[in-house]
Amino acid sequence: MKSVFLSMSTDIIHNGHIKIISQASALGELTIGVLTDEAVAKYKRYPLVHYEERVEIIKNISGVAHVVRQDSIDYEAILMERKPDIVVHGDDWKMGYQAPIRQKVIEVLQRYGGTLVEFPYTMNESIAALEGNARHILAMPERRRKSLRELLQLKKPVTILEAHNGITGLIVENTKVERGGEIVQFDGMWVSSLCDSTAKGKPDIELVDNTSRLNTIEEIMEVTTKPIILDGDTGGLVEHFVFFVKTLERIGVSAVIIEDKKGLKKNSLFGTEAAQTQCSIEEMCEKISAGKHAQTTHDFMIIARIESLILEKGMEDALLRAKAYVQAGADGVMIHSRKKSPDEIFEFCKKFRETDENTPIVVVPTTFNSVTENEFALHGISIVIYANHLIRSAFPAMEATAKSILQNGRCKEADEQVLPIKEILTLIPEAK
Ligand code: SPV
Ligand code: MG
Repeated sequence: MKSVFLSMSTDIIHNGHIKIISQASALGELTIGVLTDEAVAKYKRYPLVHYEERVEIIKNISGVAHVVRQDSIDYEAILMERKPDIVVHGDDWKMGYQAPIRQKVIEVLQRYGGTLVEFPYTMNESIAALEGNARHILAMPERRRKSLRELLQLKKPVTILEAHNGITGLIVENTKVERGGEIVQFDGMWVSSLCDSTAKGKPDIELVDNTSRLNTIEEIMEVTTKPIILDGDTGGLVEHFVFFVKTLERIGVSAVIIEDKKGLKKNSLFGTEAAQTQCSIEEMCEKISAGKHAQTTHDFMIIARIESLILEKGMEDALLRAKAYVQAGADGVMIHSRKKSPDEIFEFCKKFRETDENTPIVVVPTTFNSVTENEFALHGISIVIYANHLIRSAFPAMEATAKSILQNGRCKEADEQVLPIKEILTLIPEAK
């Protein structure tokens, strides 16, 4: 009897799965590798049914002889351990983001003489609708709001990219690449004050009001499912902040980050070049505590952003504030720096972790950009926010196109650097 291996990540069992299980079990003794929640969230989307339940369901499907835990979409480890004679998969992975994973499986099988058997992938309207429904559920405020806390339990670091409208939201939602044998994607969106303001042609000085910020969030929410972290600037007056927290919580935002500044806020990356005032510890604690009391659920997070290093107030001040903010109820701290070297960030993390093992630390590595996500995780950092990269990449591309049209007195040359008409027409499908 041959040994057969089939990996499954699904949280919605449909006739296509039953069919491939029966086809696979006809080839020999079938073992199903059930991907963990972390692995599924990493390469696909947050699973609606958790690992233990998925194992129970799959165990009880006829034709399944064994169920084993699979920790990664990279099959190498599990295949080298089990060396099944046959690996079965649907033929959908020949194309698209799973193609490199398939290639690696073929290579690993060649190493020990295993075979890959691919069956035609079952896709029809009702199956597509099931996945559509799952995404719809993830986009509901109740579900989306808590997804940041859930991700924090599953993976380190959680990676977040800036989005400032529907199209950038879609890029954060859908972009996937293969990296080191795994499929990686961003975990959520940062609605940056800098980028939301810049997209509207306004400076980053809390000029774009909350109603407008909410419109941006709504636009992103309409077309995505991933958690949203809002850059809440200073949070404004305590009396206003409590109302804003309730609104954000109700619409399904997962977290707001507020910074310990007062008066006219300028972007942190100006550092001490711009006149900026840090508020007192007491003022910030009062705001955090009022915000925490205002929220109704446990899901929503208020993260306190410490500007001491930006404003050159020193490490001791940063640490003192971090502790005070956590005591006041902050669900996380963001430590910001505009140094090229990550040393002061790492020093902060080390000292903060000496007395606080759990509170999530957030960083925005715009300047200390050589540090990898794995290194951040090793320093106890839970969330990495790439805060401005989509708008910074769009601006030079758009300006170059505008210049090309002007320089040539026609748009033929610009065509080489823009999306073909056929692709822009079908970029956003009509039906979901
Ligand atoms: C933003 O993205 O607006 C931020 C991060 O607040 S930073 O620009 O680095 O201050
Ligand atoms: Mg900002």
